[in-house]
Amino acid sequence: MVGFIERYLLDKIKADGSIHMTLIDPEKVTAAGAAKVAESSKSSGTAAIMIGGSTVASHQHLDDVVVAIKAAVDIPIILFPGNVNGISSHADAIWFMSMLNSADPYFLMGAQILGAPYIKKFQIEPLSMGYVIVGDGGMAGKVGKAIPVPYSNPELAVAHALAGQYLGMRFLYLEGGSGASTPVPPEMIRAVKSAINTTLIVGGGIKTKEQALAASSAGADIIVTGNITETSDANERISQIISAIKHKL
Ligand code: 1GP
Repeated sequence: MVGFIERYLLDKIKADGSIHMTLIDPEKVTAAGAAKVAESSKSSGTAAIMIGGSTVASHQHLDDVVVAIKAAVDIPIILFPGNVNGISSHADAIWFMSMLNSADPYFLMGAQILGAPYIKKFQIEPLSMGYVIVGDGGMAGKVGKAIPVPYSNPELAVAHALAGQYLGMRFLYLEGGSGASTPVPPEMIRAVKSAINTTLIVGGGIKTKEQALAASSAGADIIVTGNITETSDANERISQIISAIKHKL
């Protein structure tokens, strides 16, 4: 069954072509700082706020961040957990994800089994997603013990994406790794998008409107940026990215 947040995302993608999400790492911000980032990102036109990181040192702080963002903006708050401790009962939805190219069964299905009862109890909407680490893969790939798909092997990324789709996952995330020096190449995005009929998310190292436009033109339905929220001209950059992917120029 397609839930409320999933419907919102699909409708927005249908209306705008490609949409943008702002990723906030709770470990890098205060609750008040997170609320400010969310407010300015919302005014730039971001579709949702994702909250997560590879490590969570304080669950209380994660809750505080989610609560502060919720009070500040009315767009969906979607958890992007690196582990079971990335779940907050205050969020609207969660990327219920499996790292498809992890060599560790914990990141394939172990953490999900431990987390599922919380999702049920807190009534957070699960958004079923296959997570594929590509290129350098950054911290997410290291923590998740991934065998990253090299940028030069788009056909291998396609195989992972198809496996996710055939297992019933309705979203597929090509993750280049937070702060990646080179974002996921358009050739890989194009190959994956042309093979699957689910919603494609791309993130990692996207800093400019040109990079975002290249990704969305190649088939990314959702563009995620995280690091650029920490730059002094974050507002302008995010506005430019959103305008570029919406208007395709
Ligand atoms: C990381 O793909 C996201 O999970 C975002 O990456 O921080 O490089 O924008 P950046």
